[in-house]
Amino acid sequence: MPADLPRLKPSAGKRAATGIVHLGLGAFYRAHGAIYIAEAMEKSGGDWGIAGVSLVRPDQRDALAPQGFAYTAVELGPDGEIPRVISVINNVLVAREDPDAVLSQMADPKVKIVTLTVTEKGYCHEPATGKLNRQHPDILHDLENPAKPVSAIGFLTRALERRYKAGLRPFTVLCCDNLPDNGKVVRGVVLEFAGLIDAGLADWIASQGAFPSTMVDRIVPATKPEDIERLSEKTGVLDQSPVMHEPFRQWVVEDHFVDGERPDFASVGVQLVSEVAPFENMKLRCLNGTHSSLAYLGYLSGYETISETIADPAFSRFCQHLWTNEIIPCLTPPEGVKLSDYADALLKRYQNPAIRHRTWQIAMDGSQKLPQRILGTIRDNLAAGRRPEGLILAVAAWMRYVGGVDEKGQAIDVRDPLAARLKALSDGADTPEAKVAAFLSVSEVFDAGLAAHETFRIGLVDAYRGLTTRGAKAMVEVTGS
Ligand code: CS2
Repeated sequence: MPADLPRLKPSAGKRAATGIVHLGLGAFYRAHGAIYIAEAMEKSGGDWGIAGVSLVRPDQRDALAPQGFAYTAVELGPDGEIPRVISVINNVLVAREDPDAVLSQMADPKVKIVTLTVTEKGYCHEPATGKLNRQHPDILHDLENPAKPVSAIGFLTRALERRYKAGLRPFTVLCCDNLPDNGKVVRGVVLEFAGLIDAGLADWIASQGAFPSTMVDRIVPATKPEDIERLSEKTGVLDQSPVMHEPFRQWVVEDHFVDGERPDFASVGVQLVSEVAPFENMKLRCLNGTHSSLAYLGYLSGYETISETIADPAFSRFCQHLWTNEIIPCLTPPEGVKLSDYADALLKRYQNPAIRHRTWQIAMDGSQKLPQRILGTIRDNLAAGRRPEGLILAVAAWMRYVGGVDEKGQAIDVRDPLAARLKALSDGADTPEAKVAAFLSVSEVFDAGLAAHETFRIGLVDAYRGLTTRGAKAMVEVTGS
């Protein structure tokens, strides 16, 4: 690492005061929401500086603090890389080290919005029902320890409680995770949690709070050490935490904020709408649904990245088959959008060879992702009397993947909150029938109706058997043709 280079510095000029707290400061938000917010302030001003919060690890704070919390966002386009310094983050707090500092920051009257990217599992809900998981260890902890929450839901509710008790207005909670009706989901779990503490607080949040739903989109692969090296060679300064992203971006936001207070989003291309659901379904099912399908099947076929996977003609045919025959027929397009054009554009985004987005990265947390990305589409097809072979194959590939052994007999490093249970279920069953039955019993993933659906179960058994006897690539070839 070129440690002798000077460290990146924030751009000159006055910093805006903090008006936004962000929970879960990962690469995605720094390459998406934070950039829109920085641009909105460049256009129209406003005190929308961001205090970032890492819930557990200090890495981001430690990497960003020596460079004044500035970082480089690198656009990976077909004509090369375009770096740009973003100086919108004022501070980074680490919740595990000092939960009170985080609660105080969130309760500051100048803070109007709390944005979140805590990933699907961070909502402590049951993906199949959307309800709070009251047995979740972090939720049990946060009910017992009002001053020291550990979960995002605990922080949101306890900070809102401080504001309620201080006679302040609530902040708007702006969820930026890939969940359908994401605003409603957070609102639901926060209200459930608040109701367990104080019914008055729950009523106040329900009547005064705002939880707009959003659709977020930009492909942001994890930054690799070689990215840091290449960037410092190019710029002559060292940035320990740049973010790499594709040129495309989209943010659709339900325009419902406490007292209407928000950055001038419209000026920078954020689509402010009254109904996000059609955009969210389109994106979750067309993009994330095929992303996860390519991730499991691509990984099992030995491909490291999405661009490598999609460069294989069998996979690109398979992906187009998913869009045309299984996903798009179940969707209602947002006004003015032609879904076949949307899918064509996605194919080009996946083909961008500059984006090295690992199949292994996307394969993470499948138990939290499958319901909204794939299972809803499968359910809709079954209801219409169709058997969606391609998506069923993708679910079978997930079952094979979380079994923990690849086609060459090598161990897979499965990252999933249910990893141990899924592996035990797989190990405890020895035929495709028994494996599928064991996985279908995981009620957090498969609701009772889907788990009991004969066509689905038989399709999974056939696909699982095919994966073990013929391999993922052969199954993709026959299914997509
Ligand atoms: C990906 C998403 O990691 C994943 O599961 O499917 O992060 C995807 O890249 C983004 O949602 C694109 O907007």
